[in-house]
Amino acid sequence: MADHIRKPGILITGANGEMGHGLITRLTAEGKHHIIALDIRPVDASLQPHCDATIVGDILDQRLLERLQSEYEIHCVYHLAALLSTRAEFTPEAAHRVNVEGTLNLLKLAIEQSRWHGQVVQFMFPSSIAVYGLPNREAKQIAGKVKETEWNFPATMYGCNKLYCEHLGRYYASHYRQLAADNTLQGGIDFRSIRFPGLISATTVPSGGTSDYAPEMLHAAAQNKSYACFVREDVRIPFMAMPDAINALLKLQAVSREKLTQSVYNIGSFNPSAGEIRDIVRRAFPKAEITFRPDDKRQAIVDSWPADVDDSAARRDWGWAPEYDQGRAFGEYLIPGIKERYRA
Ligand code: AKB
Repeated sequence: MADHIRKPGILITGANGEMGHGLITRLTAEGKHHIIALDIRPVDASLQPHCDATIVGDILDQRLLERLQSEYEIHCVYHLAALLSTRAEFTPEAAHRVNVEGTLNLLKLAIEQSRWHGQVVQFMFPSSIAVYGLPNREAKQIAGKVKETEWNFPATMYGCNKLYCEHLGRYYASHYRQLAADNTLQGGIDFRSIRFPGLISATTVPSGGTSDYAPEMLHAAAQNKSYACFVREDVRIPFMAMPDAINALLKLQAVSREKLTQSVYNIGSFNPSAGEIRDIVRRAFPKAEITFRPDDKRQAIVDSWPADVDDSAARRDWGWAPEYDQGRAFGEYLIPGIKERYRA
């Protein structure tokens, strides 16, 4: 099929998720169009006007992938669809299918696309701090800011899936079919990944993650609902405001390949303890009822994640620097945004 009859576009999987919302809104604001939004659920009405196509479907459905192949000329994939860490523990094999087989399907789609249109397809993959697995609280305390190559022993199915998919992406970008006589498929994709911390958005509420206690606390307080936090007060992991997460994805996407010395990068911003988040929320919503009722099992997952990450490679290679430190994130983005969202 000649390429001129296929519609050019940017494919976003998991478009309906928190990051999908932020990314689609931002791409549109920057005048980047031709968005093909794919999600297992109908894409939100608020996002539809920004998309050239909205497709309801499963990344495990081969017919759907064939349809994408035949109808679109894809130059960039943001593969955001995933089952997050808590949800994945309830159905580990289903999580493996979605998180690993789904990613494999998208990598194959991207390689095929590059073969058809003859250009490199960029593949942007959000990974996670869940790829790290510290064995206990003492080790977590001693580890401090972990580097990308350290403590890669995830304790969750989601973390295992993300870590393996980082390797798959690197393999598809650099070694795919390395023994074939015709090695034109090599170099067809340009795989770039960020290990995101827990993300907090003012406009959407996460579901199925283990870092969800921070956004849940805030959104509950804004709605005058009491909240029992499922981790200990002293637990500490890295967090980031959603606009910075989107900034990071777009910044990494835009940098020229020669600048990149690795395919997977940590990024950091701020890392409050759960108790510190409670204090900030209470200052903004003095009537907030927040208690701590740790769930030992979810707590153990958070204990296995680092208290902080070393993001020096991202800072050096592509100029990563968060715009929202803790004060700005809560003071200028989260608290005002959430108050506005729930204003009666
Ligand atoms: C989760 O909690 O599963 C995610 C993550 C840290 O990747 N928010």
